[in-house]
Amino acid sequence: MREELRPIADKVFQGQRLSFQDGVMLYTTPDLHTVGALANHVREKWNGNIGYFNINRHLNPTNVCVVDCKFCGFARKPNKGGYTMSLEEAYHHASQGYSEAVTELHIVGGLHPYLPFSYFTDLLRGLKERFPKVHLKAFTMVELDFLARRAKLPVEATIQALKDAGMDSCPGGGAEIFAERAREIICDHKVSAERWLDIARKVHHLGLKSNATMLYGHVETVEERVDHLIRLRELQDNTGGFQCFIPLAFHPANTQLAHLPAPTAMLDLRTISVARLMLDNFPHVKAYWIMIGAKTAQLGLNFGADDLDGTVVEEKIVHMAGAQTPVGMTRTEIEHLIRDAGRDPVERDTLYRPVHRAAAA
Ligand code: V47
Repeated sequence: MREELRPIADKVFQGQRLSFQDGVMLYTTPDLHTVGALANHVREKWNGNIGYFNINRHLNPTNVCVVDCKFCGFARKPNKGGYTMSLEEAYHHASQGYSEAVTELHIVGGLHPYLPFSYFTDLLRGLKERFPKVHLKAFTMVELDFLARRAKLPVEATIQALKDAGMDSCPGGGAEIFAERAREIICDHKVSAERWLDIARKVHHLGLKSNATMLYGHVETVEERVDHLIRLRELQDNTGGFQCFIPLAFHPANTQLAHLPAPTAMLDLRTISVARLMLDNFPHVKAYWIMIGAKTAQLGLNFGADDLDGTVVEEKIVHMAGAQTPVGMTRTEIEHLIRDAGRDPVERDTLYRPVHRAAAA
């Protein structure tokens, strides 16, 4: 172990909180193996030898969006060739893949300027009617902010209305990078970091769990990544409402930042590890195979991650930004990856409760 990591290792083994400077050191030391081993220690303390996955499906009802994020290849400006599903089309999409015994629908989309708020409550109600056992993980903090403005309601009332209609928890997207400097470059019209965090606080106070993400590998600095993690850790100290952190590797193709190089596997693994070490109050860290590829995600299970996400079935957001991974995986493929990484595959529901099945679906 390199000398500079010794004090950090001592803190990790004593269960002490790491500082901003520690986070920067973990990101800059050449000794990635030690960083990974420390993260693995913490990962095993939280989750033993389990490698979680779930049987889920993504549903993106529209890609029409009024915010012009430079990193996005998915969104289309209004009247510029985007798509918007009718409710019936959305139900049809949701039903494809249901045969795989889906336990979660992950529902996110663009900020559509004309869809009424009732579209979203009707969508949730219609999905619950058709798939009563499926957990609806729906709408990022950015969408909740936008829907509140569409509904002309306070954000708390908006969250409550969506919850009443069937929203069971919220995904972690839209956080991007909190630091103002980088946020202004990549998504200057998006809600501020403070607003994102404040809405997450409200979601948690209304009794819903949510996830958190960080988009890395674009214009952000190491310090800005560590700052992002610490802001999430502070909110989690307050609410305990985050379940899982998901690092999101930037995919440049078809975006306004296409000139930037894509993050490497080294940065992918390091980000998983640093997140696991800094986010000492998050139960789970995901190696999202869609973003970093199945092989790097598998390595991630020994660098701090305990979860690979799920079958997904039809991913659009990063595939429209050039992702080369498949758009979905089967249960058998995911279980094989986890087992081959030396972990015990456990199918979970969205709230990380093991799913027991009489026979594989
Ligand atoms: O919010 C958009 C990001 C997010 C690109 O909560 C991009 O369980 C990389 O949040 N390159 C959506 N990333 C994905 C997401 C997510 C995924 C899986 C699980 C969960 C969860 C959440 O993807 C967006 C944005 O931050 N994104 N464009 C791109 N070109």
